[in-house]
Amino acid sequence: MDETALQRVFRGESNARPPIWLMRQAGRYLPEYRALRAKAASFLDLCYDPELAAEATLQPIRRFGFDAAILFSDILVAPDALGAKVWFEDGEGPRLAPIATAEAFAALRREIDLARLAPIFETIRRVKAVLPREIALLGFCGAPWTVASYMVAGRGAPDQAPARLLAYRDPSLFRALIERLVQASIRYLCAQIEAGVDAVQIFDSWAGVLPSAEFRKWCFAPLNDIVAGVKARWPQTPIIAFPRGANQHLDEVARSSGADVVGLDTSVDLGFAAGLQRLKPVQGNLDPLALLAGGAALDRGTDDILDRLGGGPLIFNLGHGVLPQTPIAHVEQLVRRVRRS
Ligand code: 1CP
Repeated sequence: MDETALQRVFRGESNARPPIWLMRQAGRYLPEYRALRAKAASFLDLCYDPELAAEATLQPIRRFGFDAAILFSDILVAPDALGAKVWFEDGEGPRLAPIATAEAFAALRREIDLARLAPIFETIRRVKAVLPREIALLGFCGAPWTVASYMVAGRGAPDQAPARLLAYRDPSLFRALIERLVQASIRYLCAQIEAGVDAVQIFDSWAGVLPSAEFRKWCFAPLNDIVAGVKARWPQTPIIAFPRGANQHLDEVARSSGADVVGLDTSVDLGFAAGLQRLKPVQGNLDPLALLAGGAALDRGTDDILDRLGGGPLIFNLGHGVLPQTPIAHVEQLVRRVRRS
């Protein structure tokens, strides 16, 4: 098989030009995505329709020629397949029936229902069948802490306060929820790999709101459990950890988590990142607002990352997702600059 530029990074090698993909590279900033989205009754219907989801996955590849495609789906399909009721309010975001009591937890499935997620595995097979071999296909899941924070609150909540409170007030219930999600994540990621993804990313978008001791319990330990579970079955498949806002804990993640690549959010200092890169390949971390702003700010932000991290194993990315207002011309400018073309 042809080697992808990402594979070289996973092995710890650098590329003359780092490979690039962007978190949330599919989505509302693309007119072709908005047209596709209009064909599905709801966002979840889009995620569960292999034809439409494969098309959404491929759209940013066709337009920008990124080095990786990421499966078009959402982190909240996992709680959906655990029996939590999930829906998306248009223009607002996710909603779930809250899991904040022992009774609600008891109503969840013990094991994730992979049959419910069958359309997602079909999406992976369809994308894989047409994706050029030099482009990697990434699968993903949400990390247990981040997914649990939506399950407990029933929606995105400022500072994820409801889940943090539950973890303090009823740690045994919260631990049971996290453990359920660890097992679900292992099975879900293994099934994505079996369907054909080349690597997986674990999104811990809300890792940054926790005090250190809580981070170790609810983010670091579950990450390691998932990595160990997936590696036991698929030792060769690379895993990217993205604990957003983990700051100084990134050192621990680079040093002693089993993840192959450390994803850096926008706030990570590039000097600190260069130190991490001596331990593990890194991914990141351009400010999505610099991409939105464009012009000299975008070029400066891009060059800083290339200058400080481009000599080592780097996957160029944003420090969080593409914002819906982002002009397409700015994404083109970024890709040209990273490729120096
Ligand atoms: O079309 C629409 O209106 C829905 C917008 C949308 C999209 C395009 C949502 C709702 N999810 C997605 C796709 C998505 N979500 C992908 C696809 C692949 C890609 O192109 O990157 C991925 C990887 C995700 C992951 C995801 N969903 C995360 C982790 C990454 C992050 O952004 O922090 C989280 C936290 C979610 C929850 C979610 N789904 C959607 C929204 C609006 C949210 C965030 C809600 C909040 O702000 O709390």
